[in-house]
Amino acid sequence: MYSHPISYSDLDRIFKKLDQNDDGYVSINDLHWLLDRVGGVRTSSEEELKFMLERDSFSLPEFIQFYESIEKLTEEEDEEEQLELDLVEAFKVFDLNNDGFISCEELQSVLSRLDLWEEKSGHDCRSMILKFDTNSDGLVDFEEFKAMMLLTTSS
Ligand SMILES: [Ca+2]
Ligand SMILES: [Ca+2]
Repeated sequence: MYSHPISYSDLDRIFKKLDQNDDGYVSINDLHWLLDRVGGVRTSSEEELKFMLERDSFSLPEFIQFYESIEKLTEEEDEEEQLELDLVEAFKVFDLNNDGFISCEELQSVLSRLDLWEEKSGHDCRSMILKFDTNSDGLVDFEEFKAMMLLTTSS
């Protein structure tokens, strides 16, 4: 389960803190200051922020909505990064001699070690590699491996 790093009561508190003149609105300047402090969010300039959000100030519900949209964005980025890291790890498992390529022999030996290699299925490593070997060098590089894994896991 994904938990909110900042709760609604925190957001409410932050909003009140930012709303220094207590008029129920937080200005773009204040928001920009907050984003800078929170970090992890790629902040643009105040001008860009203003243009993007089409307003100069925020009410509390708008503020929460904005926070949620940012949170969602960073969450998606995290997932993508994690996937990439997982694939790098998986690639290392196959690339036995660590040269950055998975050869036919490496593929076959790792698959048989994992008990995923079926001699009788009529597969041979060359035809497996051929399917994903987009640059036809007889080896699977990381990009090709990525395409292979994404295809396998999504089907
Ligand atoms: Ca290798
Ligand atoms: Ca290749």
